[in-house]
Amino acid sequence: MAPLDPPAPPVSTPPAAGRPVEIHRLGRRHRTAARWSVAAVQALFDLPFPELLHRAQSVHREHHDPTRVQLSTLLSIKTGGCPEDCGYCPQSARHETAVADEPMLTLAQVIEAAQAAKAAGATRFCMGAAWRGPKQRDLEPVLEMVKAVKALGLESCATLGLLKDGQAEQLRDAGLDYYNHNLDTSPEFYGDIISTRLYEQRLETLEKVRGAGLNVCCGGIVGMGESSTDRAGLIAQLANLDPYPESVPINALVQVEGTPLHGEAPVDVFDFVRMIAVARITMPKTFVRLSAGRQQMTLEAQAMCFLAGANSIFYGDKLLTTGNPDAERDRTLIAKLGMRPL
Ligand code: SAM
Ligand code: DTB
Ligand code: SF4
Repeated sequence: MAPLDPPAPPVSTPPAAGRPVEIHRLGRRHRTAARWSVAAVQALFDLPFPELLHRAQSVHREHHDPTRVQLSTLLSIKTGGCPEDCGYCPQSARHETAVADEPMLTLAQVIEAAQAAKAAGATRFCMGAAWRGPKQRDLEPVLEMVKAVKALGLESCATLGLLKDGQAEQLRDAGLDYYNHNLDTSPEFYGDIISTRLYEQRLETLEKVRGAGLNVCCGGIVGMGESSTDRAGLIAQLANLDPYPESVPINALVQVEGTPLHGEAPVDVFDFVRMIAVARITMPKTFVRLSAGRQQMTLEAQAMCFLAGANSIFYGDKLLTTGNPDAERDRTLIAKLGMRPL
């Protein structure tokens, strides 16, 4: 994908609701980084809903075809037994959930799943592993999986946790297109959710990914008990990455029994749509992915997310360990809205 163009607000823009307030010229070709303050992002969240949606739709139409939606299929290539303590995650060995620790899938199993995803209409195949990060001996079979997915003509994505020096380059050389690594929430709320890895370490992995020339897929989760300022804080972090991610997954917490976040109050549907709209406005060219949590959403809520600027979904009956609407239902929804897969 081409490098992202500047969001290009005028340098003299006065601090105003919904505008970046601080402009840094970082000397990059083609880009002037506009920094979003948390207050400016919060001002977007505080807009009346019709005003926010109008702005999001205007930005969306300027940069994307609003009738198209990108389809990514997920596969868990190494499930369960993860040493990390992410409070939302059914795969942490520290939480007693129904998810068992399984060995890594074989290359043949991955190829079979990728072929099925392609046949169903997905254009990207994303492989996830329940690791803190890959050891070299774990990475090698993943490199073979990436090569095989590419050979099928699919875009490839991997989400393997924290990367060590040189690992992003190995993935790139195998043909990886995207690396997913989420910031999950604001820096302030993060410590309430995860204690075994720091926000800073996540940012370092994102730098490694960017430094290797891979496309960045980075987003977060809503519905973990965070405040609206935390949501604004997450969006500001994402939008201030330079350049901002090519893909931004917005997940609604999937509550899984046995995880510490099971029983949290579900996120209000309009607040979820606001999150999508604010991501769209602050990161105009990115693909905003309406990600986990769709199984719990009505079709109308999902349609509202598309109207707010979402243009990508996880497509296929399963996310990593939890359910997703089945592919047939998604095809019907997309067709009902007169939209088309990309
Ligand atoms: N282990 C790697 C890591 O954490 O970076 C990769 C896989 S991990 C499951 C990828 C992302 O899935 C997490 O960062 C989180 O944003 C999302 N996720 C995990 N469990 C979730 C849940 N129950 N609801 C919503 N999103 C979830
Ligand atoms: C992302 O932001 N969401 C996906 C993907 N990136 C790896 C994962 C969602 C996981 C939901 C819980 C599960 O199925 O285990
Ligand atoms: Fe492990 Fe990733 Fe789950 Fe955290 S989100 S417990 S790192 S699999």
